[in-house]
Amino acid sequence: MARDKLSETEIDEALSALPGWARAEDGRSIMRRFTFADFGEAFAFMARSALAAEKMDHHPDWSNVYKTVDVMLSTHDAGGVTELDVALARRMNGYAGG
Ligand code: HBI
Repeated sequence: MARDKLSETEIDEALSALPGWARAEDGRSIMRRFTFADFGEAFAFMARSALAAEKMDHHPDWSNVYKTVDVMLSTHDAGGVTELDVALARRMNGYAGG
């Protein structure tokens, strides 16, 4: 099921196909820093990602400073990384241009 926690091996496999993403120090999230040309680009990325997240009913933990967006993805209900996080990370990479 999409909300089942992935195994360590499954997370490694998923990360190998997700450029820029790595495990977070909390041991139950994946993270990526996105850096854009300016604040407008960063905010456009956040707007697209927010709409996708809302449709998926799956939301990022993130912060924005000027043209940088730091994202942590975790499935809080499951206490770890699930296919939903992988799917949202893939979409975010797409919105960031790869
Ligand atoms: N977003 N990242 C994340 N993790 C969740 O567990 C989660 C969510 N968004 C909505 C959501 N869960 C709800 O389905 C429930 O908490 C009701």
